[in-house]
Amino acid sequence: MPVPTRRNRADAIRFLSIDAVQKANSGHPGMPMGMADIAEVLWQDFLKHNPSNPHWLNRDRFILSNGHGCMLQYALLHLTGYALSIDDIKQFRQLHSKTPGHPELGDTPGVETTTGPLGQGFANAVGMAIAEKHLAAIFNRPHFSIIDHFIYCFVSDGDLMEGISHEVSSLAGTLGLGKLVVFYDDNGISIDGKVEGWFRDNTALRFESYGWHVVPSIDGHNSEAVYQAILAAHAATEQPSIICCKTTIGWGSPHLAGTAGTHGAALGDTEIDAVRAHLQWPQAPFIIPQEIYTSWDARGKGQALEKTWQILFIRYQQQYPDLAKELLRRIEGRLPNHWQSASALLLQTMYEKKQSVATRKASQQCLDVYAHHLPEIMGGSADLTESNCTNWQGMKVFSRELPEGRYLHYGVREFGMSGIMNGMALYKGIIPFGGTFLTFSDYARNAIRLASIMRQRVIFVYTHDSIGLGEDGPTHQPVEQLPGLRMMPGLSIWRPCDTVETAVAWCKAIERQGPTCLLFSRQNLPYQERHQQQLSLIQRGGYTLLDCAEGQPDAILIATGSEVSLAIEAAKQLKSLEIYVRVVSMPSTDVFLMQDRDYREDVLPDAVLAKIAIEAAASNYWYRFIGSHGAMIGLDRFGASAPAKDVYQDCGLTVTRIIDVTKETIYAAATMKHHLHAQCASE
Ligand SMILES: Cc1ncc(C[n+]2csc(CCOP(=O)(O)OP(=O)(O)O)c2C)c(N)n1
Repeated sequence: MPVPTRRNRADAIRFLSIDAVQKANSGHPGMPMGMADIAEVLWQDFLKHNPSNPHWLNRDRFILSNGHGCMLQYALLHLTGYALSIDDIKQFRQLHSKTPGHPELGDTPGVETTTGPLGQGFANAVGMAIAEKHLAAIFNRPHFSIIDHFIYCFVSDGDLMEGISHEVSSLAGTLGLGKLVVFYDDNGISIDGKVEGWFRDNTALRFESYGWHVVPSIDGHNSEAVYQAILAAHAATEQPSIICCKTTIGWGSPHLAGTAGTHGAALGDTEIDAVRAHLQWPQAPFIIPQEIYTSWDARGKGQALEKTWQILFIRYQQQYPDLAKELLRRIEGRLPNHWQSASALLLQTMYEKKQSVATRKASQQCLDVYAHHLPEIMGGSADLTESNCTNWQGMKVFSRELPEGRYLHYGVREFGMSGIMNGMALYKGIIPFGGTFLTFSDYARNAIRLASIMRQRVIFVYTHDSIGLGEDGPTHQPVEQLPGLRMMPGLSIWRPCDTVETAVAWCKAIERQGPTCLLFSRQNLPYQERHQQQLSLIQRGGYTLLDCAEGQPDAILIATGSEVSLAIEAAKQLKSLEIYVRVVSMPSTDVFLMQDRDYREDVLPDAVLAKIAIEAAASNYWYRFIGSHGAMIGLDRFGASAPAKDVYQDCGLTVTRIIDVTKETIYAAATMKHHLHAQCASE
């Protein structure tokens, strides 16, 4: 074979994709066939990466937001020399393979993020571009551009139809993220057919209005045009770039090219034979000529690129040893040595100050301390800074002029904010957080889900966590959000009852290798008295806060957040009636459930049948804790617009009701026990 051409290399992507999808009888061949020429130019001539070390710090990032076309990425990774063999390609979409149905972080070397839910890869790319700009501003020094690379992102019609693409590109334009280069696969086709029936945006004008550098309407099958467009994108250093590429979905397929038929189904043996003949590709399935492998192989070039960077980094380490150490600490996700003592001191301070403030205020006090000790903390709010209390003393706002700033005004973009946070966390070196009202977590839910799937350290700050927000009314009062979030695997949730529990919640979120939701109240919450020894139990998720009985209690009240103080008051009044109850504060049910059985049994003994859970949220979740003889005081309706105490009254979340329900539950449990004894005696 003569020296392989660009077409040959692109065809290698096409046939690996066609054949893998055919073998699996599942997948999306059309997009890889259509974007192969663009990918060939980018990966062959521009992408700075090292297949032998997918984690090289200064690599360019490549994000496939239209993740359904993942065979494109697997083919590129395989051909350029990542640890992804032809057998791995043959295992496309099979159980535990390295080539799952959509790109999954951790499954495949070289995959930077999990994509598939359209629009979110785009958001991740924006988050990575923010991270690159910020870390470069913090760590680079004259002649030492330690962090200096591009973030390339492929997007499809579907990505651009999704609302999140508007949220993040509007912000990216405002922030002037010049290292972000997006390729739009303008093939005019989505699953339902020709998009002109439902998507006629002028994408070039749209992105121009966001302040992007736009390369409009190039032929995505013309390598020279793609090449020139990338050069132009690189030259636009103050703006993100979008290159709009006209392509043909399923390019090369004589009968199906340009149709939705190639989008998400195997082409079938007959059509694949026709493609082979049409593109003059004589090789059998999964056979790539050695010359093509050789011309694709990026290992030598990649190692050389990394080596040049390593030499620079060694000199940087010599000249700026502290900075270099700090950069590595942050990239490796290690907290600084003084972290333990700083967080312990904050907890003790909260304990001694005994303040009765809203937990959102307590959260802000935590941020004042934690953001001071942890320069990797970077975050903000979706336009609710004063309400979410997400700003901290001395913070500076991140902007195009001040990229070293750590406060992010995400704007009213809850979903975009969350996808961006995922991108920042994936980049590493940053612990991102973002705030909004709990009820609007629904807007962001699928990004929270991806943070959970990818186990990223992302902190979602949700204030106004119940009907306790009062006057704003049912639209703003969350009901089902808290139990809904608890259903998500891998997500940790804290709803603290006072300043001390808030400090622990933040600390656990920062230390966790995974996402956490912190739920804070708008209204003031009374400080809860505790022994010093109880302090260390908070981190177990649930603990006995008040025990009125010497021995076994008559009942146990379990509460979270703002309802803990109601439970405490009820317990005190019940004691005066000689009814002895225990109050368990349960700020994190998921953390409590991870404790050993003995501890859980100690806090919630099986022998006590009368267990009553109290929480201003939909009630379903608690039945596993209270058992079939327990009772639930929850909220299975929407709230109301009124002062908080009136809404609580209206919804039946009152001390009087807790007392009544507790008495009834104790009585019913005792009657039940009595019947059981009588039954046993008669048998
Ligand atoms: C959020 C989300 N909604 C729906 C889908 C299902 N889906 C996968 S691809 C696609 C649209 C395909 O059109 P396009 O994005 O233009 O991709 P192409 O056909 O060019 O490959 C849809 C609706 C998804 N992956 N993510």
